[in-house]
Amino acid sequence: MVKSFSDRLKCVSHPKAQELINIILRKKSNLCFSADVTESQKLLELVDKVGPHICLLKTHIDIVSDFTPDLVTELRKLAKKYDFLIFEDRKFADLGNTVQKQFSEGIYKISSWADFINAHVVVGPGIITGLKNVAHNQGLILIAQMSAAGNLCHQAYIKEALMMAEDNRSFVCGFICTESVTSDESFLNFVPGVNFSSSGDGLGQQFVSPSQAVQKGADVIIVGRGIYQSSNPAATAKEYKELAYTAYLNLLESE
Ligand code: UP6
Repeated sequence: MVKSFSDRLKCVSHPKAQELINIILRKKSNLCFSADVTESQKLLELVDKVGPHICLLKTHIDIVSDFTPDLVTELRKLAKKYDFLIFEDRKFADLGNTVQKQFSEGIYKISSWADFINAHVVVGPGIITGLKNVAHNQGLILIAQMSAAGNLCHQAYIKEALMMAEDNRSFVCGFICTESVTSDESFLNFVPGVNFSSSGDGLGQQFVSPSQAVQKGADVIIVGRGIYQSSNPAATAKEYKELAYTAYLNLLESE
């Protein structure tokens, strides 16, 4: 039984997850744009074009060659202008004591600007406590599965990820996954590896279409190259947005 986003609002408790769902409903968009480009100017130009169509911007801030703190100031301005949240895809994966420094210090100071962050669960629950200690209202997304071929996220691993999420409901908002990993509607499923014109990249990435992703349980689809490598990123983002949101509406109707 698939619940509508409006119904999900009743069981989702994390403020950031609620904020995200409200944006999804306002903009009729469950599209997250993964802006994996390496120059600040290019990143800002892309986000300015794609912003109207997305609920969430995903960054890899450490791939930006000319990073300065101004970049995140500008990204936050665009987030306000176009009504989306920001997810820094740092994929924390170290001891609690180390990740809290990676999250709040260094040159990126992620805890001062991101709305969502994510973490691998291979470390065990200490990583969650470490991140939570220095969080400023961020929502944490646990990586339960990966879209890459040959990944090691087997059933037992996914189950452990679920248990860690259940034990930390005040901080964990959902999962990076390729399909729904729980019937618990209070967690959101963020699905990467979505592209309607390619099936893979020769480096392990495996793509599915927006509707396949939604049918498998994506609440939010994550699209990178499908958008930023297209000749018209704004028009292509609009297309991904419409395909994913229509797939969600169709799923509701088919219940
Ligand atoms: N990503 C995946 N798969 C995962 C986890 N994360 O693709 O299991 C991230 C990648 C990239 C984005 O790091 O930033 O999602 C996907 O981009 P793409 O659409 O260009 O493949």
